[in-house]
Amino acid sequence: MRLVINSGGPQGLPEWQRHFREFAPGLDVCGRHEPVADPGDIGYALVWEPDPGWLASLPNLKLIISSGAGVDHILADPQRPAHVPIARLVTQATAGEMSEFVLAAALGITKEFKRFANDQAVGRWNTPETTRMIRDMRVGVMGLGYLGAATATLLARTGFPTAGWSRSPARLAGVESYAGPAQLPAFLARTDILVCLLPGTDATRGILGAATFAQLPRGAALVSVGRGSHMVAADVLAALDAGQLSQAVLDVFETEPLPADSPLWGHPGVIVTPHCAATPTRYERARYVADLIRRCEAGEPLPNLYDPAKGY
Ligand code: NDP
Ligand code: OXD
Repeated sequence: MRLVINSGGPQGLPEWQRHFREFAPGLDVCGRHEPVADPGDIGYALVWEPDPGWLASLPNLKLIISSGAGVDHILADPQRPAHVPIARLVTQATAGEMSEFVLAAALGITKEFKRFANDQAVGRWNTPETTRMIRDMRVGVMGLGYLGAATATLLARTGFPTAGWSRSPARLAGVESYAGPAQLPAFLARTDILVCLLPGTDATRGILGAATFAQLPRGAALVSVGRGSHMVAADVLAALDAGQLSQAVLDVFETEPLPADSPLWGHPGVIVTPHCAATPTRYERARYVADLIRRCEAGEPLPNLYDPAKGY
């Protein structure tokens, strides 16, 4: 059985092959850019942003495996073989990394580290009059899936009053649940730090825009770690300049890398990180994918499949 890899470029292939030798010794692993005698031999494709039309050229694909949690980069290919299931790659490491990243962002926002970094850059000693505590900062997590649930749970355990918003109601210890468009206003009204961990879909495009920000308490903060398509950058900047938002930690952008002329780079209220909130190692991902392929070959149910009816 053959796995083709389109993730990390030709330079990443030897490492992938080394890890697959450990986790799936019988699996033949080739790279997207290597010549293949018979594309019909390929049963599995591990991909990140595959070129449009390429997946359709593999006639015997059994499973498309996203090299990350999101599948929007695969759905963007209009010619993708829609009958082939898509597996999302989410490991415990992904959830741990994401939870810690968001916890760090929420702590940094609570303690206003960005403000101190700005002051330091100009040599200004500016002692704040009050110190905010975790218990004062209500966090709201949009998206309570594999990553959102783990993140909300860690925030709640740390002491942040935490709520989540999803399509369907969620049951998570210590996390207040809000669901659907009808409960969005109440969720936003009680949120001082808004974390976005939604998938990138038509329904979530532009959700981090002026209408949403207007429903937050004045001076709320934003942590955007889902997809760049969620954020209307001009609205984030306008909300920051107007004081409706006080700070923003932004990890994902409509165009990546973030263009050098983006005003987000230099805004005093913004921390830009380079889409790095959760990136499990190739070792972790190879272990997960090897198990996925084993399950698929054994006819067992597969975890974390993309659901076309839901769109994520
Ligand atoms: P899941 O599919 O497990 O969860 C998605 C969550 O969003 C679910 O709770 C779902 O609701 C909710 N949701 C989806 N659409 C809507 C909607 N229209 N309204 C309200 N809620 C909605 O995804 P993951 O947790 O695994 O991953 C989330 C995203 O994180 C990924 O799609 C990816 O874009 C991003 N990501 C970013 C990384 C980074 O480094 N920045 C790394 C990894 C992932 P319900 O529970 O009812 O189904
Ligand atoms: C993912 C990502 O979807 O890294 O896993 O964004």
